[in-house]
Amino acid sequence: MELLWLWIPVLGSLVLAEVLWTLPIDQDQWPRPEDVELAEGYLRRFYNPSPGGSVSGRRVRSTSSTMEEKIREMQTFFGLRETGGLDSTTLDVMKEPSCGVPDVENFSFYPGKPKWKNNTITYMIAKYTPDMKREDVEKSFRSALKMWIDAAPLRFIKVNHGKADIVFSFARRTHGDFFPFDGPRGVLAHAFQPGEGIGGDVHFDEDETWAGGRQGYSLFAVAAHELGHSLGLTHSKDPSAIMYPNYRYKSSTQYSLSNDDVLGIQTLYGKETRKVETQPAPKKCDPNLSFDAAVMIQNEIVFFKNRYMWMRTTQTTYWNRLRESHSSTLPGISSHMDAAYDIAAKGVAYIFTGHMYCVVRELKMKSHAGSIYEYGFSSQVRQVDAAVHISESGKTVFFTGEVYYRYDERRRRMDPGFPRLIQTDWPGIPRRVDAAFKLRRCIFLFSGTKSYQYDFNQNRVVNIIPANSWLGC
Ligand code: 2NI
Ligand code: ZN
Ligand code: CA
Ligand code: ZN
Repeated sequence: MELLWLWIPVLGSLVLAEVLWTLPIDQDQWPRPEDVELAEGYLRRFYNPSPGGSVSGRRVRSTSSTMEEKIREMQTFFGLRETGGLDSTTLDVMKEPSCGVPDVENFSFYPGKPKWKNNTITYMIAKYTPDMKREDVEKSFRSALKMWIDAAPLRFIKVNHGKADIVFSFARRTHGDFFPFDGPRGVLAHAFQPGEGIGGDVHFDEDETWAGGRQGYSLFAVAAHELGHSLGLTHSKDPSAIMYPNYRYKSSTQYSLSNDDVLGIQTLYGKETRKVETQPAPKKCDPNLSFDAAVMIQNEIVFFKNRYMWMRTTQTTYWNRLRESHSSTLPGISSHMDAAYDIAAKGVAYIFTGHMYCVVRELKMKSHAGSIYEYGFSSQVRQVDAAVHISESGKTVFFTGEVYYRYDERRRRMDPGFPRLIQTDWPGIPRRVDAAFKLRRCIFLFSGTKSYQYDFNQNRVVNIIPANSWLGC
């Protein structure tokens, strides 16, 4: 049995050697058996049809493509003379990353340059590997994601439902796509270009030994490489790039994106811009004033604009008493608010900024924070514009862009049939809403500089006033 196993690779190289000897080869560069073996491994690894393995940015069309075609493809990719044979320059490239590669664009994209439309990308881990602790798998993926986050304005959100953009899983051999894995070594993983369904998904070969450290393949490094594919990059010619097609062992702190990887990802998604908010304090009686969000907290209506807020009591005796404050008095909130709603019966308010929300009690305590996707928003939704809770029905209405969603607080899920167009169901209200709150039997909706009093029993607007008349202007 053991002897037989020893013979298989030898037989394999003999067969391959025969194929190669029939190819046009420089007379003085007769390949040595060890070179043939190297070429065999190299071509099998990088020029077999696989989702992430299209070195030239084109898919290899069929398994029957000959060795010569594979060598030609490899030569085209590396800008070598296209001989289809194993000449010494070709062999040099197949050996280790050679130096002296000029600092030019070496990255490449898939045909048609597919990319994610939204810079907030969701991911989930559908299947773990038994090789590592779950938390170490998660840590490896987080570190791999961070490399790309640091280079371009991308955000990743981990979700636990099946609608994630990028689904990570481990599988062996045939696993439901047209690219079965090949057992230990060779293909370590593959990933699909950005797109619907399987697009963006990353599969790791469970027949490899995965590791956080030295013993096996570094899950972090392979995930970083595969994520490059998931984001729209194909292989790079730059040997220092994460997107170079060869795996090299390094300690995890030594892996980093090369300039080439950074240039590639920024060509797709733009440069990282960490903007510092330096907006001046808004003037409450400015006729152009609009609000970002509005909410009732206990007996006060709170209006948010940039990083500021005004609080107005609903008790008629103190109606004209207006408090002005910096919203950073709310713990954990350092930017502007997009939306907010309160559930008076629970004594809590929910405040939304970007894809995050947090729970506030009595304008003080932040008890919980989470992602808006927990509510069941489509991953296309980047932020919520306005939110209002209707205590009579136990539903919360979220406005985002030109649509609205209705959330059932008791069942903790979005009502079916949503999102729907604001224009269809809210007669008299502009296409977009900035802020909303409910006072007694009316909903006040803000759009631009106007405040619309909407009677939800009659389903109509009953009054329109300037937004800042709420601030006594
Ligand atoms: C190599 C081979 C592989 C998957 C990933 C790598 C790789 C390359 C460079 C680094 C880390 C991992 C770094 N730094 O699988 C075989 C070839 N295929 C199918 C792919 O290219 N998949 O992405
Ligand atoms: Zn790859
Ligand atoms: Ca493998
Ligand atoms: Zn697969």
